Amino acid sequence: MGEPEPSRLVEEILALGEVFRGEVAPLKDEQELRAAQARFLGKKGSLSELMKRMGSLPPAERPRVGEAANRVKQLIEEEVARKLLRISALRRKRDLERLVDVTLPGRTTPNGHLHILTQVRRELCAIFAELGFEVATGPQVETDFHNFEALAMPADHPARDMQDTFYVGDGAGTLLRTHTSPVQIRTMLTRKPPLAIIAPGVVYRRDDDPTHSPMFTQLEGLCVDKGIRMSDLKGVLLHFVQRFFGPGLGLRFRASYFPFVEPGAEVDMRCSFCHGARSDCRLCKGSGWLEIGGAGMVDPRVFEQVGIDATAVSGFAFGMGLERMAMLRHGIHDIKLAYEGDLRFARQF
Ligand code: FA5
Repeated sequence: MGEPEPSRLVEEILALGEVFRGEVAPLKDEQELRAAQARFLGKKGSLSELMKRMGSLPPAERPRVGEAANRVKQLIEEEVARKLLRISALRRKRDLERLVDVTLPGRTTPNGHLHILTQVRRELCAIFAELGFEVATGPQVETDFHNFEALAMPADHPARDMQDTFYVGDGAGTLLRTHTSPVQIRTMLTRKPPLAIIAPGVVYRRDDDPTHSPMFTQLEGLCVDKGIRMSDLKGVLLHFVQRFFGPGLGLRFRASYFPFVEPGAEVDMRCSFCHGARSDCRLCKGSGWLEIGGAGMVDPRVFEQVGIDATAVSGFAFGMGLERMAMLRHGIHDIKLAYEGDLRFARQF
């Protein structure tokens, strides 16, 4: 005779726990684990099969068997929970190994940087700020009065030919400004001397070649006070050239004509590349000089237009192209490069 049926059944039931543990030990996958759990605890699983035999036991023995069944069920469920934790930790480790090399340095967000024209504009503003010039601004869509008339260029003045522009609306009274000089007018109409301003800004002309663009940037300067002389103008521009292009560079004024200054001059600086020493210099074409802008003493007719007494004060003004400053400094041969947004160009500065 073997053991009595109830004890055997209880042992068989309790043994299921060990069998289950042995079976799931090598498993590395949640699905397989769930399948094993179903084989043991499911409706048709091993435990249910054993429990069928409980019906043939005397009622007094049944609770022992029921207790054993609950214990083993709990054991199996605990084992499943433990195994699941281990499987998910393993999976995470595998994923991490596959996707991330944690020893690599982190990815940094690439920083952009300011465009060359913005850099040049800010640098010029800083240089003139050192001399006490404030920044002034004005609209890009201007009136004929501020852009031409008040600057001593009436409607039929030939100087307008060099500054053909884009007209806005029906009449000829509103236009895209052709230079930053209207900011002089706006400033002098609203403020009285002493004045020292620079006006950086976008301007427009009917121009288009490798060194001229229909839209470009100028920087205007204006200084009005008692006793301002041409030597002050020259000193300010010399300071600018030597700070921006390099120490020791000379400056020269060539007599020229702008209706709103008298006398007027084209301003040249010594070639920053060959310093006037090479007849085959690509930058200055052998002349030894590079033109940087126009300048002169404010014409009394301009003071008259803005209600300033020309016998009490005098002033100088100058204007230069920002693109030209950037091109001269960095040897850029085509102005369009500054506007095309090509990163290969932008990253060089
Ligand atoms: C003027 O615009 C005058 N308003 C400057 C001035 C101000 C003179 C105050 C006297 C007193 P000009 O047309 O020469 O002058 O232009 C000045 C500079 O702007 C030039 O030296 C050049 O560097 C730049 N420039 C002119 N046209 C263009 C263009 N289409 N594209 C790029 N730069 C230009």
